[in-house]
Amino acid sequence: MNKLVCLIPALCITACATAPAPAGGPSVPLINSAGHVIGTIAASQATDGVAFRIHAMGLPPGVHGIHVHPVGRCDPPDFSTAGTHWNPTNKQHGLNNPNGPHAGDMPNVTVDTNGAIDATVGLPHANMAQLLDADGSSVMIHANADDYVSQPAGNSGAKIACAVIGPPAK
Ligand SMILES: [Cu+2]
Repeated sequence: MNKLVCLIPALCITACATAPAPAGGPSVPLINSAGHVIGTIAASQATDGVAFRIHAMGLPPGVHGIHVHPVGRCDPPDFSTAGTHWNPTNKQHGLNNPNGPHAGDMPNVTVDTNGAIDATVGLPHANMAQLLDADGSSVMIHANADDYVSQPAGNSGAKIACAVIGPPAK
């Protein structure tokens, strides 16, 4: 997507929604705490894990934690029904934690000064089949940066945007 298009939010949402999905994964909506669609996330299988391609507008500028949560539900405003971090190996939180990380921990993403993000983040050692289990999973963007060590979620604050990966929970 052309970055200039993103200066006009309405056009960007349209462009995001109609952009072809990257190989291997359909685009699913990313919604904010007001329940509005602000962009898309497309998950695809890569050789060393799962890649999430993110296009969105209307987020607070700055650095934000982003994780996979274990339930495929995005119920605003607090998205609590998505559960805590995806953690099938029962580790502690944090990419820099010697007793971590959660399998769902990912590197922080940066939203630009216009509130836009166009980024790909990776989830190493995971595969789509794990994410597409019976209750699905979700990708969550948090209000603050993940410090990669604090429990239980790296001091990343509120959940501010969510996308369902896989079938929604029944
Ligand atoms: Cu999270």
